[in-house]
Amino acid sequence: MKKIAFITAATAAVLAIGSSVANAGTLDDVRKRGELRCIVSTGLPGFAYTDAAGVYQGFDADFCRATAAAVLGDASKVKFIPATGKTRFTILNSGEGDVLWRNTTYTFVRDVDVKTTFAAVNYYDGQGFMVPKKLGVKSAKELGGATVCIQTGTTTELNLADYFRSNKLKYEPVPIETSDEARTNYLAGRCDVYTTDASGLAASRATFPTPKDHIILPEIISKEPLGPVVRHGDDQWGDIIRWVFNLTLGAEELGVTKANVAEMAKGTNNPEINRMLGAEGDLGAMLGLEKDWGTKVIAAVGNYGEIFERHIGKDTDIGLERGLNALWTNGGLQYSPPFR
Ligand SMILES: N[C@@H](CCC(=O)N[C@@H](CS)C(=O)NCC(=O)O)C(=O)O
Repeated sequence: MKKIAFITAATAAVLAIGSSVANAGTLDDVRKRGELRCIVSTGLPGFAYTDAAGVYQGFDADFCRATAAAVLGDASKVKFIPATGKTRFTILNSGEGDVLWRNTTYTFVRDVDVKTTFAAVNYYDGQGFMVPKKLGVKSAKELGGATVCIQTGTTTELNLADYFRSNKLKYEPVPIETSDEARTNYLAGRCDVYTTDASGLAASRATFPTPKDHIILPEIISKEPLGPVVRHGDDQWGDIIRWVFNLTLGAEELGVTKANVAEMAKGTNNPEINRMLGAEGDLGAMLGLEKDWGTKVIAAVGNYGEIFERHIGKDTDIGLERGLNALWTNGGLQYSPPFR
């Protein structure tokens, strides 16, 4: 009996050591491998989807490239690992991916119980509903009895249940795994309603044969702060992800762009820009990165505003306004702490 207890304790100790090793040193692992592994969507236009050549593109895909530029000095050294709503945290926590950049909502349970760290919020969103115009529905309150396409393993699923229960409405869920499946089912009329993050609705609608035949209802029923996620237990890695993101915000605020970063990196009369781009101080070394990590990030993908406008902004098919994602200086929530 004693022996069994001893073996169990020893095994637990080995497992504990094993898991702390697996959780620490992500930066070294990525460097040794020469490749950053980003967990992304299976396919969401504008955010992370494969183009005609099979290459991942989009807002989240570019934040992954920005991270590779900072860490490896080369934005192309990335491997994209597609994940559904259900599989993403297992892939992250098992160590198959280094960071999750995938329309993932920061919640209490995911932070505390799933044991992950949300390093930033790269898109402030909320859940909405889309219906075919021909149904004549004007408000979510009229959706009693509807069939609803819903992605499993998401906050969407939980919010939907809460919303219908509080409004004393019944619905029939049509559970699905991927956005692609959701679009197919919704367009085939197998559900009356598609509900997900409002950005995801806009992205999906842009791919429809006739987008104007579908309307997004006025109700936004939740807060969906979406952002990059890392495993618990590796603060250095969490810091890198957080400050790569902050750098894209700081660059936008201070007017550093893809086009002018090489010039600005030589030195400017703004000390904060100089610290961000490595012309002054040693912020890079504090993160375990090269001096010019910030220059590499902006040279590869541009600042936050440039990334936003290129993939999902008002001049794209997806056509999202900055809204809550405007910089704080323009009335939005995007705000980087100081680079000092
Ligand atoms: N933000 C929600 C929903 C995330 C989600 O899975 N959204 C869908 C629709 S916007 C998506 O990203 N799908 C991509 C895919 O299926 O791979 C969450 O974190 O649970």
